[in-house]
Amino acid sequence: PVIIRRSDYRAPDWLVPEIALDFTLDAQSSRVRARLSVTRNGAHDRPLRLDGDGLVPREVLVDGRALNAADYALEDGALVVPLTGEKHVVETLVDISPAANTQLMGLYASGGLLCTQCEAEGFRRITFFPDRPDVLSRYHVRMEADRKLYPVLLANGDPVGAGELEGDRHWAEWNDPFPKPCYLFAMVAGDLACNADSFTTLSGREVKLGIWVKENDLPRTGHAMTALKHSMAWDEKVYGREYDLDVFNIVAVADFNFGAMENKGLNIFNSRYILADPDTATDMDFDAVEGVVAHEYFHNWSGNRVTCRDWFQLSLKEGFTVFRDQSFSADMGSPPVKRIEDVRALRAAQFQEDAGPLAHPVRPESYMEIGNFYTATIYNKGAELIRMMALMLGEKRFRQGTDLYFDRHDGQAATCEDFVRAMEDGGDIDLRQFRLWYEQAGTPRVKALLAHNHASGEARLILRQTIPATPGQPVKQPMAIPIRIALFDRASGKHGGDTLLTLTQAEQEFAFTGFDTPPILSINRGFSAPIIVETERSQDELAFLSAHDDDPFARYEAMQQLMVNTLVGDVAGHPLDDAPVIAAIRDTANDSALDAAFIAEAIRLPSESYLGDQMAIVDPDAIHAARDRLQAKIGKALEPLWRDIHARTEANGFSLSPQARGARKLRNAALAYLAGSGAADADDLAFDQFDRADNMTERQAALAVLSNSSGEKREIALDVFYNRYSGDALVLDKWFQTQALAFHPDIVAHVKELAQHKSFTLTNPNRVRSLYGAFAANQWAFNHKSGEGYRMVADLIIALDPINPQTAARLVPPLGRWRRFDVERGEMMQNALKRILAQPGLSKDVTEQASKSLA
Ligand code: BAL
Ligand code: ZN
Repeated sequence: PVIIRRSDYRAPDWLVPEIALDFTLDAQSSRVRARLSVTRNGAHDRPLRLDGDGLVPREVLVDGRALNAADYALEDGALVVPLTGEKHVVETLVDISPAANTQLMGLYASGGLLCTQCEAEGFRRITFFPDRPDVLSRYHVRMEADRKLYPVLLANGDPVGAGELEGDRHWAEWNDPFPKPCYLFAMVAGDLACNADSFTTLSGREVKLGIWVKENDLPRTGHAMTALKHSMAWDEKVYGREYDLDVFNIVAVADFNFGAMENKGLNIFNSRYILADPDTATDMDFDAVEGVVAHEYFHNWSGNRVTCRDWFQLSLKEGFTVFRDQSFSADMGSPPVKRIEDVRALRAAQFQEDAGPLAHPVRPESYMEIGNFYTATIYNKGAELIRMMALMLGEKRFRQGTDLYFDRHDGQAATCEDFVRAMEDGGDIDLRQFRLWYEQAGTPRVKALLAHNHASGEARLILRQTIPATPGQPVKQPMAIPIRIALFDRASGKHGGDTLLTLTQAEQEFAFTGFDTPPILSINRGFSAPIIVETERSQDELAFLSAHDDDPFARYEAMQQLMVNTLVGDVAGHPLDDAPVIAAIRDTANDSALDAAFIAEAIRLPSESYLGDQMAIVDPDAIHAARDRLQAKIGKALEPLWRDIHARTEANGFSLSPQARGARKLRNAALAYLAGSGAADADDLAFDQFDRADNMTERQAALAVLSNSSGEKREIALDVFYNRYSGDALVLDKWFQTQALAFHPDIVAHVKELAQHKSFTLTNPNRVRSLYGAFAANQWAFNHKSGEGYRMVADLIIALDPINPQTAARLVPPLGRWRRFDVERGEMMQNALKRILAQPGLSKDVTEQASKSLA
């Protein structure tokens, strides 16, 4: 496959200021007529090249004159038309089949709907067009379809006309006044019901809001609508950004590769990020709906009004928009808990990516298939880069920077460099060294050593940074790393102030005075930089911070580090005393000044995969056993506390208030410790919670506990759950996912059986992810020493690739972690990758991921 390089960027040869699209829609065969006004960009004699993927031109016209096949060429699917003048009108006609489109890119059929997904390169599967984000056009769209099958016809922008036609057909026209790249094009036709509402913008304009779903799903759209209105108000208040069209529509579809898509004025969502009610969605699902609705809405400015020049700049819109949605969700709920959740997700996905063969910079240098670059690095590490700039600038200057960015680049296709320059110019800061964060892959490690001089009362903090080698980047330069610290006095439990240090050199020393006794270091408070910090803090010092740190993230982190040290010690065969961990958990759980959601986070054991990340070679069985042992000890030692928490957090009626949600989170944590303790009645308690719960948060957590059990209640609960929700795809996903994430001795056999289950299908990405994505994330199960886990995932990738290569490619990275495991496992993983690569006709998506994973 061809490698695309950032350094090869060249401005487009031809621009397309206007496009008129005319669709005659039908699931089996839809006709697409496109009329492009094209203008030559600069002095050159190159032909017009319109990208196409799987398209056959039925007609090609230039300025109204039909061309013969000899007058144009087809090269790699693209239509190449020689043109003589500076401006022309080029028309093409193609037929495409939405029903046959299992890739879910372009125009496809999903559950009776016809819908589109164009980012990154799906538009070329609909019509011939320069499919690159720096070609911005005004779109006029006409749709014609059967009135009964497709009574609702939606596209970007504002509706400008509709009418009836003979033969029970109808039409609608939409016009989008804002020039946009074709990846933001969208169109939906179907039998949909609407949750209609409105929002009045800051300047007093009324915007009609619509969330379109299948009629039955309408009662589950309220939370998404509330989230949308909150997002619109928040973006006005925090960033001064107002919505710009008269309508804003969202459509939920069941089959979707992404979580959602920010098409201008017509967001299309994976239904899992729209539909929520207490019976079918967990509190985490409610949060995810709120966060994704906000994310897609915020793209209207960070992505649509200012878009990307090329796909190497993807983080320009994604990193910034993730930062914006994270900040919004923090403001809507608990900032500390949100930060803990975001960091946990970053470490689980991005740190692993950064440490493996698929590591790439936030602004990559090359790719084969851009679909493989919608990664945790582009999104989550990208968001951390924006967060660091916001921290260094402070609220006011950061806002000056973003104001300048939006003003300067409105209507343009911009670069990451443009964003950084706007921060410098608007916020008055020098970010020359900071730019390395965009260029260098790999998670920086910072070693912190604190020395104290009794005589002078001076504390000296020595920070040393190293950035590991990553593919194509053997040597790194020191970065500018903003690190928030505080030095605690042991006697008073207080510190003299939070300090922001900026580490700019490989090694740097910072001096602090006024300490009669050695202070205790609280570092990377709030997770101020996306780095791995290595300290030499004792278990006693970590226990002190677990009790006293006033930065909630640092307090959580101290608890986690206490547990990590204990667990890693156990795996390595030199166990530490468990007592400090048990005491810290007890004291935290009993601390009435803390809210329940924070307690639930703080007392949670680190995941097996996070523990694996702390080791040179991952031993999944030893990690699993050590974690089980510690969970059992904590469970037993504090059994009365868990029983008490579990009993007192039972709610009298459902509420989505922060208190009620916190109580559910803590209740589920208590149940998990009780189950871990081996208490004789643990399964009964779990089954009782499962049976009586009036919400999915408690029901699914109880099902998860029972899924780990070998008792008779396991099968009963799984059957009850399946039968109750067999008609609800999103809840059935949970049924598959819960079993795939379980810690059951027969887990591998269970997953194998589930793959043959009548409700399992390869054509729905959510279902594939719920079984195989979850299984591959279950470190202990996936890395079973038989190699069965690797074989199963490789078989799945091979079977899925011809159907949906994008979703198949997303399952490759777990196999690429072979260097992190013992030789036997490593060989089996490499063999699985080689077997995938040996498949004839393998997609570019999977080829790129598998070949890079083996390198
Ligand atoms: N742009 C693809 C989906 C999202 O990040 O919003
Ligand atoms: Zn996004």
